[in-house]
Amino acid sequence: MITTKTLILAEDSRTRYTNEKTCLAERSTGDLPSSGKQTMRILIAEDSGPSRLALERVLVKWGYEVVSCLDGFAAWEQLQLPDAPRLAILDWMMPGHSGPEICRMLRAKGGEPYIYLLLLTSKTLKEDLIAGMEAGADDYVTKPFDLHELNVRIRAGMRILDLQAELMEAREKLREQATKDALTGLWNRRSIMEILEREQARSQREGAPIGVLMLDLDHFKLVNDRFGHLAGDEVLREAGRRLLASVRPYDGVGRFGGEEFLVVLPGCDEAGLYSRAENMRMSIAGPPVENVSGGIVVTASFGATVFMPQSVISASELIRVADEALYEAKRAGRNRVVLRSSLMETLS
Ligand code: GH3
Ligand code: MG
Ligand code: MG
Ligand code: MG
Repeated sequence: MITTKTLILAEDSRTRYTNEKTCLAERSTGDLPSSGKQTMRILIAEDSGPSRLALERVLVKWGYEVVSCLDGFAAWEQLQLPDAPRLAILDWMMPGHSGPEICRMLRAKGGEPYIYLLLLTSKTLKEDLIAGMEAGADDYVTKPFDLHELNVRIRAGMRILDLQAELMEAREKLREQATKDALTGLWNRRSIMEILEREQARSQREGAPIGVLMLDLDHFKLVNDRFGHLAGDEVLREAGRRLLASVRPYDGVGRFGGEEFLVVLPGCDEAGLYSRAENMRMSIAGPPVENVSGGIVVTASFGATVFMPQSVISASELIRVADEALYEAKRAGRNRVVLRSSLMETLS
């Protein structure tokens, strides 16, 4: 039973059709699946009234939400929206763009998520069907349509779309695993090095310096020994959070290894770098990290250096300079920032 109809008029169709609605959405409030899963939206583009109406009725009855278009222009407009239906049933011949034309345009545009395209056609000539599939359609249904056939073809499309969504999710997870540190959620060593190299190239193009900080938690082994490894892990996570809270969105913070972090601050000169590093040092040495056996006081030592745009020093050499400054900070008593010039380093 169709209980609600939402009108979605295509922008350029409003002027072409004065009395006719070219694109409307229908949903059923009575026959929707009760699984709690979001209702799947299907776009229908069909200029023949009786055929469109029959399609709308049966799709709504099967629990789909329908976005119904009367011509190819309205369908093309709907399919380009960011939340476009993921499955479309397109008539072969209709005013505006034909079904195969829409298939071709959509596939040429590419992008994600994938839209599954079903051509609706009374053509039964094999060559025409092949042309339709070559235009980018995934499948076709011939008119007058057989309900059972339509149902299984739509379900086959849905299975493809589900698989594609799973693939996209898996790819996203892999990307996350490959670039982020699992414990802290910060960039991993490889990613933060790539960020540093990218920023060096940008710095050379744009002429702005880069502040580089290498920091290491002080006497961290003692934290593990006294409070256990899990508490140590929590301290690492909290140190990461405090670092992130004290940088700008375009700065990079990565876990370089064990209890060492690398911070890349584009546009930061020596004076700026020292005060930014001091802020981070104070933030880490701030309130003790709470733990079941009480608060854990954490401090960190910082080695700082600035990459100058005219410099030719490599990322790993820059890290070595920051590392030497860090060890100087350790030797000098820890919980402090030591700045070392990388320019002097390359000249000496
Ligand atoms: P320093 O002030 O000289 O840096 O002393 P430190 O104790 O911090 O340095 P050391 O290199 O001796 O110890 C680092 C410790 O960090 C040893 C290692 O077990 C611990 N560690 C490295 N990665 C992790 C981790 O992921 N979780 C935990 N809990 N500990 C880690
Ligand atoms: Mg037609
Ligand atoms: Mg340490
Ligand atoms: Mg260390």
